Amino acid sequence: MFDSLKRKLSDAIKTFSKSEEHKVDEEIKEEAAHGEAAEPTVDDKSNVVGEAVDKGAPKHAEVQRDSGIKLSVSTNIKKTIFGSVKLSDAEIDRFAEKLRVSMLESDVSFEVAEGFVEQVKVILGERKLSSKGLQDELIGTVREALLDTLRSSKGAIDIMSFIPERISSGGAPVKILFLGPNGTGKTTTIAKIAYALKNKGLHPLLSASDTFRAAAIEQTEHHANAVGVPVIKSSYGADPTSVAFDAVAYAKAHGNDVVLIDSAGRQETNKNLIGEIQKMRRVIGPDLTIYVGESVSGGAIAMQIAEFSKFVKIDGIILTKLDCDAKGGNSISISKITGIPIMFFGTGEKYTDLVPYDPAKVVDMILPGAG
Ligand SMILES: Nc1nc2c(ncn2[C@@H]2O[C@H](COP(=O)(O)OP(=O)(O)OP(=O)(O)O)[C@@H](O)[C@H]2O)c(=O)[nH]1
Ligand SMILES: [Mg+2]
Repeated sequence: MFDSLKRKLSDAIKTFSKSEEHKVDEEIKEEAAHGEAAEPTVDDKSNVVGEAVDKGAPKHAEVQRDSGIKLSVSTNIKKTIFGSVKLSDAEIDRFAEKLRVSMLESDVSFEVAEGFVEQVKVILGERKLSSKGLQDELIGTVREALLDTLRSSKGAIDIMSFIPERISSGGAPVKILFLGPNGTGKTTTIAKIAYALKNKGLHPLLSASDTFRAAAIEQTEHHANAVGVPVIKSSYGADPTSVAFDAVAYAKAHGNDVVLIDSAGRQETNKNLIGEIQKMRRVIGPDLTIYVGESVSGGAIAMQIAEFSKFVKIDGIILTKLDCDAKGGNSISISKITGIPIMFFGTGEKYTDLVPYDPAKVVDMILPGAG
């Protein structure tokens, strides 16, 4: 999970901070060879005044600092004189370029990568970094920008609290429709959600409304039995909406509080199948419609979701197979591009492999905090 993003972002930060530290060492050596200290000069364009540190700082530098005079010395020399450093515009651009490439190579969309990089530039442009731990400071900055990027996407609905709230306000059974392209993990994800709901003390049931794909009904039945929840089914070729209708009626009669409605895989380009799902929404009126898509499908997935949502209102996205996705960029881009929140990640084939989406946790997975 996130292997590429993790590696590339950390490498970009490490290489950049190493090269900066190397530059400082070289300059110190050079100055030692010439036997002279750095001579800060007055320059109103620079707004940097570092915190003076002990020994090496020439007296006049402190005097100038105290009198509020702005100093212009090269970033690296400032770093040797003061305890903090502010990167120059050229250095920020160089670092930003490394980050941009890392993001794009990891499947992050162009638009989102740009927004993220601009955010990093703004933060670095305003901030003095401690020269003692440049790498950690840069990690902190990138984490902050990443979190901002993720948080600026639409906030997710937490199904695990949404459902009980609906039930307690008299909305049972809560109906949730799952849709998406073929083989993305819809049926498996429904079983995972049923498992989680059952463990929460709720009484979900499954509607085997994929009456199209061979063995789909048996697969849904298999999962229902394994999880220990009822399944309502019909025969192949039956109207998927009528199966869901029966499932809702059964739930009302038997006190099941959640109906999880499966559907056949479909492409956004198939008008008939899109019409079928529109009928399902009209007749059943699901409380939530969730798109299940594969993380591994690269940049195409955001476009697919955007196309789908022209015809069907989608309330949330579940991104599956994150365990197979070495890049991970989709997890950052999708909700930002589509404006639809991610609700869960699917991280494996077990019923417990369902992780609620949390921006802070995503950032931790991609770039563990310093210290
Ligand atoms: N590694 C991994 N495999 C998954 C995940 N979710 C589902 N799968 C696997 O993906 C395959 C397809 O899953 P299904 O649940 O049948 O997918 P579907 O979308 O219902 O497929 P169709 O009904 O044919 O459109 C199965 O082998 C699942 O075990 C996941 O998060 N990680
Ligand atoms: Mg299925």
